[in-house]
Amino acid sequence: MNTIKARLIYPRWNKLPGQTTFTLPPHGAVVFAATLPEYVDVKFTDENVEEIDFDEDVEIVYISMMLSTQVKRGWAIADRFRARGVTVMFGGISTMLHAEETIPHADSVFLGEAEGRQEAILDDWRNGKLKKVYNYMGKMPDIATVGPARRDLYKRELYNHKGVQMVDLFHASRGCRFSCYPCAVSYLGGRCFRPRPIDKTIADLESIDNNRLFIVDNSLAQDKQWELDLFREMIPLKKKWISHTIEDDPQVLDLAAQAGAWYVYQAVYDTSDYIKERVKRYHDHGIGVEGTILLGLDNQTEDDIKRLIDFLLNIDLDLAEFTVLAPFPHTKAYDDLMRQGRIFDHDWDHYNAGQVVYHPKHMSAERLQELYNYAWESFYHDETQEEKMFKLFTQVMLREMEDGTYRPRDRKLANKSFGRDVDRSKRNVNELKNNPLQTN
Ligand code: B12
Ligand code: SF4
Repeated sequence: MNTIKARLIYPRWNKLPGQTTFTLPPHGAVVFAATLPEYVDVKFTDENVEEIDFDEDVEIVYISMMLSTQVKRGWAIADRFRARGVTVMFGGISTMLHAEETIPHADSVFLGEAEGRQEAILDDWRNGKLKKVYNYMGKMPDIATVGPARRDLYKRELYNHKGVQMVDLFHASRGCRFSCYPCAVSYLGGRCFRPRPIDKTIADLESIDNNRLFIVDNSLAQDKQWELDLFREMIPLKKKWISHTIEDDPQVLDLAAQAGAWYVYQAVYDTSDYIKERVKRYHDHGIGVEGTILLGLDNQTEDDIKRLIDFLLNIDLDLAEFTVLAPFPHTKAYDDLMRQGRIFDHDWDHYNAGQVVYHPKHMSAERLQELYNYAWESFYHDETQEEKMFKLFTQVMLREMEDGTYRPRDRKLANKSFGRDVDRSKRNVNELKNNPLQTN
């Protein structure tokens, strides 16, 4: 079989003003790359850290879009390649969420999970029969066929800040049993939790040359026995990891801690004792907590939001990330707000969950925007994000030192940040004082 020269592109997107400037290696794209047959010579460009060569001699460009804030850029990239006659195929989460609008910019749009499907599509392409749409939504491949991801495609030095390697992304399951108001996951993956087989998951984890991971599963708290088995098998790997919620159960928390849980994201949606105690339980097990706080739901008044912010300051969260409701397509939030005529901004570049694009129920859009800014400012008023991150990094470094997995930073990259030269003159006081990444 003749080799096909292909380029896989992950379009750039803008961070929220309050988010850390860290750029993590894209995951979906390299999981997709693993589904391509060997005769595809695929190279990868993450536009968040490097430039695209629009003149490259390639036959197929694959564009992987995860966020709504990537789609306009993805379309523009496609238009340039297609003008030269290069075949462009789109896939990924936001291709599924923005399928109809993507079609005019594509030779082909792939909807669904990629495993086991690419060879037949490439046959169509060779025979001049490439279809405009390959729709596999709702037809999930066997979960055992997933992975390992093509991490060899990363230019690792581009995901490094002053010598410290960023976490690698990993997923141990797909889908989710729930269907929450602002979330597109039930549309994307069906309301069904699909855990990967433990032995394959562990083998995949073992092969990652990075001790620090972000396990991106929607929620690990879906099947207690699987969760227990997974954590038990992870213990000898000595990885340290961040994840979304895990089961609030002493046995699970205990095993998670032994398996290297570093910190977890926990949605904080009210000011109840339940939340307070839950955060405490994580801490009692040595697991940090980053609160994720969604502002602007119809049941929230201005006072509720202020009360929630005060509450956060009293429950000892390690970090917090605030977002405003963003009505992403294929969510209940989108359907409701569209039907009620409350969405006033349809520019997908603004759908970053930091910009208000709809009329909230109990306040003006401007007021919600102010409260969102106030939330970031008040949470990080006494201790900056860098200072709080420093504490979390110290915790992980100490644990790594204890179990002999600690890797000192790479001094060759000490003057680089995500591939660019560090401008030392711009370091701020906190960074000089407290940068967790400079302690060794
Ligand atoms: C990891 C993640 C992040 C990471 C991304 C880091 C990185 N470098 O990639 C971070 C933390 C940065 C992030 C941020 C945000 N995220 Co996010 N994130 C995810 C998450 C949990 C996992 C994505 C993933 O890797 N999935 C696993 C991979 C394997 O699946 P996949 O990408 O679908 O890939 C498969 C197929 O799609 C296909 N495929 C992929 N690419 C291609 C390409 C081609 C050509 C083909 C044919 C096929 C194909 O092949 C793969 C294997 O089958 C998803 C939820 C989810 N579970 O998917 C939310 C999700 C993507 N995020 C979401 C949101 C809301 C956000 C935020 C806006 C808000 C927030 N605080 O979470 C911010 C962004 C802020 C901003 N400025 O815009 C929403 C999407 C919203 C949207 N429409 O934009 C999702 C769906 C979660 C949800 N609850 O709805 N996120
Ligand atoms: S918000 Fe989390 S728990 Fe709810 S449907 Fe989405 S992935 Fe599932």
